[in-house]
Amino acid sequence: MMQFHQALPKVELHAHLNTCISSTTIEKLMLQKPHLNIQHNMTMIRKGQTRTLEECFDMFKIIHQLTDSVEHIFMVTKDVIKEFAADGVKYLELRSTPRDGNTTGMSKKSYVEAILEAIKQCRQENMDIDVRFLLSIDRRGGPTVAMETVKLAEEFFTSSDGLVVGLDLSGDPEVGHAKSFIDPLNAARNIGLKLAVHMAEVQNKNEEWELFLGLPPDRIGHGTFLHPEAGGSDQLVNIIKKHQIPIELCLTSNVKGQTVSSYNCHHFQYWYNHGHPCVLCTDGKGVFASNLSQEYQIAESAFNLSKAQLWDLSFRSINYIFAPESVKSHLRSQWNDLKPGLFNEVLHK
Ligand code: 6MZ
Repeated sequence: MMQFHQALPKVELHAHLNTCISSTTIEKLMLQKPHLNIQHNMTMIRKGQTRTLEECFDMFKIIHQLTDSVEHIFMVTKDVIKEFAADGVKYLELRSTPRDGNTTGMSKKSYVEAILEAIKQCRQENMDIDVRFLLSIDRRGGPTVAMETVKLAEEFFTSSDGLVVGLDLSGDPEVGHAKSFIDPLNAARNIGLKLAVHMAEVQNKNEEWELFLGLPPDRIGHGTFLHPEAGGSDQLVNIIKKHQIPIELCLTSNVKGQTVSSYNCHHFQYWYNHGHPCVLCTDGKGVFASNLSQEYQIAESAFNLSKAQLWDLSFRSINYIFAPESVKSHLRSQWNDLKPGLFNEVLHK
């Protein structure tokens, strides 16, 4: 019989494609590219291990060397979706940064097409998971690349039959400045794209956070240092509360990436206790060697949550997805259908 956390229907809203690649899929890629001489410890942080955030960004670059063709992108997308589905995720928003492959002929456009094709195939194979896509802007590219990504997102937004729902701003928080991205993000918003913005993953960038909150984003990624107890301010919290901006919270990623010192100290506690919209997410289930069931399990023990509270956390996450209201209604009825079985059969197992 399945464990409660795996059987719990779940929503995953913060998942970077390339950092979600499992060790099994990495193994397949390594076999195809033995000359790169990549070892597992270069692409994954195991239990009990940590890295600095800077080291994490170096790991992402290594993974990118393994996925530099449309064939690879298609394959890893299918594998990642299958793995999320097997973990009980019923709705997934994947995000990824369009990339050119220098020697493989992959263009940013064909990169996105490969991902969308993989999503469509999973749908045709009747996988029990609804998958949508966000194009990511990497801060490293600056405003010009950001605007190009918005244009690309616009093309797919109008042609992908609802698969492309938004834009993500991510990348090394020590690189670039928020002011470079406000215009592209506003342009994306005007097109109708939803905005998920990484914010306050590192400390002392209050001026950036105020700029981002001026948009305001539709969801915040991480938001580690926004509240006053972490060096943020009441003013920032008040804006976030006023707009009820959901926060994507990634427990294992933050602890393994050393931006949070322990699970017990995670800012999940602050926002959850304030009754603020919170979504548990994996960030990169491959690199951080986790899955969403495990994140729920960790939240349960670190914050002393009951099974009913875990259920509510998952059910409420449906409110914060970027797909339209009809999708939310469908998911809510799916959740309600699964609830009696979950609580009668697998509880306490
Ligand atoms: C900020 C992150 C991130 O886009 O190639 N990314 N950006 N903070 C994080 N916290 C750990 N984790 C991943 O996936 C990898 C890319 O996602 C962003 C980075 O830009 C990274 O290069 P894709 O699929």
